[in-house]
Amino acid sequence: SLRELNSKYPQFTRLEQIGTSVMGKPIWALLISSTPNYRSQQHFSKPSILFDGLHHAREIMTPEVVLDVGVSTLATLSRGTQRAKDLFSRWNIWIVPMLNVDGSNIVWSKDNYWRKNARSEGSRVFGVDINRNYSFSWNQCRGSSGSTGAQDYRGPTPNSEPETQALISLAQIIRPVAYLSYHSFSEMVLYPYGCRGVFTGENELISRIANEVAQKLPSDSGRGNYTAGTPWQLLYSTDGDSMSYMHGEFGAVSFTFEINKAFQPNYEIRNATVEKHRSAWVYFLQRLDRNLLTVRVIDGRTGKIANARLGFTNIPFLNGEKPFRTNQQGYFFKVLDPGQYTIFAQTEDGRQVQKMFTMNGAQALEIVIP
Ligand code: 0X9
Ligand code: ZN
Repeated sequence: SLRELNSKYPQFTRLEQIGTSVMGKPIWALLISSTPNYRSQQHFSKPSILFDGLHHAREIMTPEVVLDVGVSTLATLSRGTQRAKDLFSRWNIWIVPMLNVDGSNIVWSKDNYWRKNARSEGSRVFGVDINRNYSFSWNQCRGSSGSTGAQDYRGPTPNSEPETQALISLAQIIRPVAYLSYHSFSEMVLYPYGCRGVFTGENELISRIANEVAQKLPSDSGRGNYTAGTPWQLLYSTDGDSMSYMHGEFGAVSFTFEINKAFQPNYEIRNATVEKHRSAWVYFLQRLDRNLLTVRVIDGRTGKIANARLGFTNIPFLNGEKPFRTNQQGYFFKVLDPGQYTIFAQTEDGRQVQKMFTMNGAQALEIVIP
């Protein structure tokens, strides 16, 4: 459990209750980091990656995969090769293995195919589909339903559900650079956006990485690999989903994995499942790590860190994305292909600067606002 990991590795973890479910149960996150004090400046000089499982209650293999991210990372940090320790030490890794705690209780007590949370009215438990409730693109493209009884009921208002709010409030603090959300099933690597015909302004890079990751994921049958694509290319349109939110709000490289070939496959394939996903996300993290831009913005008048909005000439905001922003220690991170870029920075009081730079592997850039 997260609590066991926290007490076994106090120097590398921090256990946080990120919210409370509809039924009043705690929702937990575990931070795995060589600098787990996340009020410290050292901590915020590193990029964060966020993993979650069990948005949907019946998808019971997904917490296994996300919990294994914690178990395997901690084993590596304490006794792995120097190279692997160094990689994990450069990132803050957050895991939320079980977002939908109430739905999970329903699955294990009375309805093993329950999907939504436990939202009710009187004695009728209808549930909201947490993965249609996020404010980014909420109710935008018929990718959800307005009927309480539907499996994809989006809820009465954007972010109405406490489970949605829990993940959002964590994300607002950590501003994830990457986000991996585990669902089942179909053996797919999905990338944004959820609405038909819509891609992100970074689709070339994001779709290429998704295809690389899919190549690392053999299917359970042993024939072929996972397939990469947007939800609307491979499945159907979705709106108000967490993957679109994390990209639109923070510019995160966001994927949804649809794991296995059934919601509840034979438990015998548990180890094979977590192991293939371990290789896939470690590949993903290395891939991002090797192409990461670290920006620090300083206010030239005070010499102190600045709170800035950022943009790049070649990354258009086409779908209501929020501008990129520095974190509370003045840092911002972005995964970029090799090449030439111009970055823009703007402080709250309207002072601006732009700077040209070349990406060629990981690099750091300091921007001083005059
Ligand atoms: O419908 C869903 O939420 C996901 N499929 S599932 O069978 N696990 O319910 C697909 C979600 C894909 N869309 C996005 N994440 N945008
Ligand atoms: Zn799902």
